[in-house]
Amino acid sequence: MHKLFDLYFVSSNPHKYKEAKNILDSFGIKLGFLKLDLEEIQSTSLKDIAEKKAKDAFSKSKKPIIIEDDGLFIDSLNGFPGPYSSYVFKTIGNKGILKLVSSKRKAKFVSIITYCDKKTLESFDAKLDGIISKSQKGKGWGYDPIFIPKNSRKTFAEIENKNKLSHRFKALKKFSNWYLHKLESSGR
Ligand code: ITT
Repeated sequence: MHKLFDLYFVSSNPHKYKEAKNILDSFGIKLGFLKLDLEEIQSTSLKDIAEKKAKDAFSKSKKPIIIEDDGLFIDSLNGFPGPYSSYVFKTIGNKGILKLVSSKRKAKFVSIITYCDKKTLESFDAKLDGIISKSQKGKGWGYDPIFIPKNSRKTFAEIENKNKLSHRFKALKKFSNWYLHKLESSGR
């Protein structure tokens, strides 16, 4: 049977897939999508959450997969919402975050990409520094309208080249180097 994709992105969030697909396309890797709700454990470690999610995704799909776990860490809130970013976005959203942040606005986005197949579990992480804007700017998903990456005046929602500099781009670049090497050494 003809296999459409060698690698799948498993997530409940189509925005994350769209960006990951676009980024991996630029490295010559085709990425399929499996929209699934994954088990997300409560932990302060994004890596632990990501690796549990990846094992769950592989056991449900039985295909080589990657998953991604992200967090927005705000310095003046001691790293909140961090591992709870998804829940906090759904509950208090960007309006709620803006109310909590005062004069100190430094923050970072962290991304962990975890690959899992029958034999291998491997994680790649990256961070991107920035600040929380004073108000929401631009139309984007998640925290895009309130996150201004370092060396920019615009939010993620306003810039055109998000996929060339984001936390997701940096983690996927590390993953791609490893993955392409792995394919090469397995003779594919
Ligand atoms: P999964 O099914 O893949 O877990 P999720 O949306 O729950 O999807 P995460 O657990 O990684 O994903 O949650 C991170 C949250 O952080 C996510 O829901 C967004 O609200 C936010 N986020 C992550 N990356 C972002 C980005 O590039 N731009 C804006 N918001 C982002």
